[in-house]
Amino acid sequence: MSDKKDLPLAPAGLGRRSFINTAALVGLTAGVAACTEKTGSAATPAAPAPAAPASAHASAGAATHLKPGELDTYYGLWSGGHTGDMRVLGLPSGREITRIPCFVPDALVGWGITNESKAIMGTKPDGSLKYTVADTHHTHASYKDGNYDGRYAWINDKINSRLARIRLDYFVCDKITELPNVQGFHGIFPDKADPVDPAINYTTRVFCGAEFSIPLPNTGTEDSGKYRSMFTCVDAESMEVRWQVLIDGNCDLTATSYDGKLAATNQYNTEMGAKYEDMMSSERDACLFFNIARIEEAVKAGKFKTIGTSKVPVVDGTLEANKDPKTALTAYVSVPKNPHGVNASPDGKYFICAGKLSPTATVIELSKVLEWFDGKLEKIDAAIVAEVELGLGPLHTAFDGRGNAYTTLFLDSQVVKWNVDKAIAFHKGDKAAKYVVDRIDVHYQPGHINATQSETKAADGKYLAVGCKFSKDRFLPAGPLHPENEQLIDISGEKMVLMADHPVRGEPHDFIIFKRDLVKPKQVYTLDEFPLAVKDPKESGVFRSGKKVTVKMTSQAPAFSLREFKLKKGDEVTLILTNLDKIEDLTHGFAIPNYNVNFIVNPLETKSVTFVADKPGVFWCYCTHFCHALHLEMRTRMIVEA
Ligand code: K7E
Ligand code: CUA
Ligand code: CA
Repeated sequence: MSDKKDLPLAPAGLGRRSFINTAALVGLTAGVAACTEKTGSAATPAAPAPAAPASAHASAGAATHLKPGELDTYYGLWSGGHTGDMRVLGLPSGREITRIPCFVPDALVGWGITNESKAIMGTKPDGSLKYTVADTHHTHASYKDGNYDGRYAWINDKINSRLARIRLDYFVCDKITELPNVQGFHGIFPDKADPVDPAINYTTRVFCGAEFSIPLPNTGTEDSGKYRSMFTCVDAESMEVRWQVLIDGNCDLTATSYDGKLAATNQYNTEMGAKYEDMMSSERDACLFFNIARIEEAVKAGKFKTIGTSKVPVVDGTLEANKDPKTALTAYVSVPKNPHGVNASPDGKYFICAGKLSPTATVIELSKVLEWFDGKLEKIDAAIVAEVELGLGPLHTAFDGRGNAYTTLFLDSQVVKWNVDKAIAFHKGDKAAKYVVDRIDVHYQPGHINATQSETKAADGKYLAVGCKFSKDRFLPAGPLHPENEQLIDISGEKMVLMADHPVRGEPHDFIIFKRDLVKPKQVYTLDEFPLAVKDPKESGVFRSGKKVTVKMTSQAPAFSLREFKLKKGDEVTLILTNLDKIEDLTHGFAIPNYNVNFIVNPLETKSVTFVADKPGVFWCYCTHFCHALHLEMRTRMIVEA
């Protein structure tokens, strides 16, 4: 404990740690790849926390282990990274329960194979998928009264600027929207209330930040001085793009206030540079605030333009156009060098920007930002109530609902627990305020972090999950690709206790963890959900209209309603399959050899596929999902006559 007595060091005393220049960053990156050695030497403001007693580890570790048949107490919704899906975990066990395909085809459920999923994913005129790659980063769920309401979750695709919505009744993706006029769509956050109507205390919008600047319209000009970035609002129900804000600099992560009045994005490229040296040439960048009510008024009043072929209203949020606080739509709060995450504290008072290339976190008081918009605060930067040292490479912050924040230190491979009120007191001049409460080593180079219920008013400070980007020596080696390491930490006490390591396939970024009773998942569909449902086996058959053929079929273990069905070579076939089994967990599959068809139908679910019967022959269509003692016998013949 005594090694923490001198904490925190004044910024001036930090030497190399207070400022990361290009050379130092390149050196540190090489260090990440080359060795497993962690920082925490004499140069570190606080040495790593002494190891917790072995007994504490043992008991905490035991708490993650559920006995056979026991259920987890929390759900985790994890972004899947390159796999383009959302992963559902149970916590504290860390067991992966399912993956919800969104942006990328999935061979288990037939995502990207069935007509219904293709309609959601988007197709080219020839009917093939518009995109088959994605890069998901951020996942958040809809709110009511400051807590998750179990309606929806959203996830972004950074590569193709898409936002997907997941219905949390069936845990399926039901809509995908491609944002116009942007590239590098990164941060998302749903709003938590309406800025003008107090009766609307739930999510109606999703805010999306675009990280890369592009020419608008995108003419392909090389002159990066003309590139601009956008902040986008998507309607939570219709999933249509409501409006966009043209900004200076760029967007990165996104946060929203509990009163619905403000949204914000951290900006690391206020320089609007096209090369990384240029992007880190200024000592300070910004946290950019959006006045939601004013933006919506401006859109209503027609004070917008449109860009290129997009019809989305674009309002002007640039610095030059927003100097007068009384009319400003945006406010640029200065924060140190290339900040990363911005996170909203569960008491609703603060947004916290992590420094990334600065070893600091910046605490911004929201009531002061609102005062500035009212013309009552002279300088917007006066909304900063703390800017305190945490360690090297601060990225993301979580909360325990007891006034503490937990920030990942990417370069230090640590999580630092710090007290927000004490940080504010320290910043005000009380140099005796010991705001750093604890530090713990994580393995290794952590990115996102989240605590149970963290970004809700019901933050309960039980567990903390940390997404470590490198796992190095933590798992059995299995070829050159290492998994990421999701670590679970017990934060119920004063000191953090490491509970478990979990390998995850590359690579999740953000995730949320919430109490299991906040969602009410359904396990059996109703036939009425599906316009094409074949409600009775008697409706089965082959229905021909020239070359267009519809095959209607049902499944009931262990048989499909048609024993065989005949087609002619060249037929354009739409096959509709309804699973009439209504018992929970009774899922069937349907595969057609050599036709690239496989999908599943859950209880009372209907799916369809369309293909050209271009190969004559007999094809045994069989059930691919184990359903019955006669599962292997569950087949039907597709006979394509030459
Ligand atoms: Cu920090 Cu894309 Cu949220 Cu990754 S971003 S870690
Ligand atoms: Cu039906 Cu296996
Ligand atoms: Ca910068």
